[in-house]
Amino acid sequence: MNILLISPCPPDNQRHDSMSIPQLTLSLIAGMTPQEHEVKIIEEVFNEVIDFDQEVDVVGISIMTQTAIRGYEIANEFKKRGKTVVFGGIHATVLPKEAKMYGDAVVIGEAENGLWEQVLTDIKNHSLKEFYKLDKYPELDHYITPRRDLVKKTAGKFKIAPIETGRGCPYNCDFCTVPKSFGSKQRHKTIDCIIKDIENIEEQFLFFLDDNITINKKFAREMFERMIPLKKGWVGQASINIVNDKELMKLARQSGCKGLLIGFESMTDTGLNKYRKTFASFDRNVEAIKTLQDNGIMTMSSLVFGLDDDTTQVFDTANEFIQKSKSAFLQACALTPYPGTEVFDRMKQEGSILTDDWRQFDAKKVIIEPKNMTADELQAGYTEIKDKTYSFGSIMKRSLPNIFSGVTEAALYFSLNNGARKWHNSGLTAKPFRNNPDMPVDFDVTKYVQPYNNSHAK
Ligand code: B12
Repeated sequence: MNILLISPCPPDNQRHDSMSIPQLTLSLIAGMTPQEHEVKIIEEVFNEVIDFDQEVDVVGISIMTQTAIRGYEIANEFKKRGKTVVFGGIHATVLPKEAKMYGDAVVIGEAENGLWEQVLTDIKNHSLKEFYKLDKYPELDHYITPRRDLVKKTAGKFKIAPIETGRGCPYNCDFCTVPKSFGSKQRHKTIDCIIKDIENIEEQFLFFLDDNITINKKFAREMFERMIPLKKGWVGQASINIVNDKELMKLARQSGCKGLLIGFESMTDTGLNKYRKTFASFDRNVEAIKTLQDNGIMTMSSLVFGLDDDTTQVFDTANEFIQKSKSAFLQACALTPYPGTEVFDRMKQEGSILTDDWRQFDAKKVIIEPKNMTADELQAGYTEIKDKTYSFGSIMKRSLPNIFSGVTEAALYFSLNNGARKWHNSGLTAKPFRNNPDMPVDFDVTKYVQPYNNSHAK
């Protein structure tokens, strides 16, 4: 069969700057596909255009919340042409019945352990079921080599290859979908296979997709040691307590670590107490970022704004944190209630979610009425913290401790900061997004895009 795998992207989010990284998801699904089938991959984020009239038997669409409506539009086009459409991905996993309205089948959760192959066999035998789900989280020791040959490498300067070593996260942040969809126990791929995969990757840089690459310290230590001779550069996500393990931090650096995204989530006293992922005090976290800098590792601090206890004071606290620590980058997220999370269930019940238009769930736009400030105040404060972080002066001031570790690091620092500045400035008009008064927030997605079957039947 001819199989087309698509990662949709709303048109206004398509980009071609140096920050785009190909996804692993589709190349992994392609890697699981038996060789008798022909596979093609399209990632719309790279402005790749879909030819709806191409020869294809099966269309697999991977959706996250923000891209779901675009995914449904694409599905409609293929359904009109009589093609079989299968959905997967985090949004389809948490709202499978919604995705099913637009497709023939939905894969809930992970596709390993033969689940995707089963879908294809059932399609061939005309016995496709509506939903597919494994009984338990798959062990990942059977390594699937991604079909990296099928993906566009990058649209920008840095060529970065995505790779993952495991899944699952033991933290239970109430705004995050990961513990519920991938479980709270970490499952690992085998180091031998990861290393073999890396040896065959032509890109000089790797992006580890793991939610936390250092949770299992023994595993991380061995993997970093074995990566040293491969001489790749890499970035990934970790928790800040890596600084407590000097040996691990050094090994990370020797193995090519240039930067870590660290989920600090909140730097207010209540926030620090709630998530318990970081050190308990503001100052200790600032110190920790400096320790990473001293060891040649840059930090992307990830902060969430609009949590229940946040007042407008949160923006000053965050700004002080970024400036004092000279954090290399900031990932600022406006609290977004993603379906499948505790925050979603609670806010839905309280009626404090302002829209059910999934396209707006990008964590940059305010789509909630927070508890201790107004939606406008949240949006204004969010815009201001990014203005401040990515002002020319701030980029220069924060640069010094970050760029001394090498030319590559300096290039990465300026390229990402300038990219973030440009990207931010282009979205400066963002206002809180709320449905028009005549549009109920009832989480019925069909008012944005009619499923093909229904509209056809009418
Ligand atoms: C890496 C990552 C990123 C990277 C992506 C880089 C890249 N090009 O890959 C970056 C940093 C850019 C990023 C950005 C964002 N991210 Co992100 N990200 C992740 C992360 C950590 C890993 C994703 C991943 O690749 N996993 C590995 C792959 C193999 O897993 P997978 O995609 O789930 O695929 C498996 C199954 O789902 C299934 N499957 C998936 N698709 C399909 C399709 C078919 C047909 C089939 C059969 C099966 C199938 O099979 C696969 C194998 O089992 C996840 C958290 C997580 N652990 O999943 C968050 C996550 C996906 N991100 C999230 C969010 C919110 C964002 C942002 C909005 C955040 C922000 N403030 O900027 C942006 C949006 C970007 C965008 N519009 O695309 C949320 C999504 C929630 C939701 N409901 O949509 C997640 C789940 C994290 C969370 N805290 O909840 N992210």
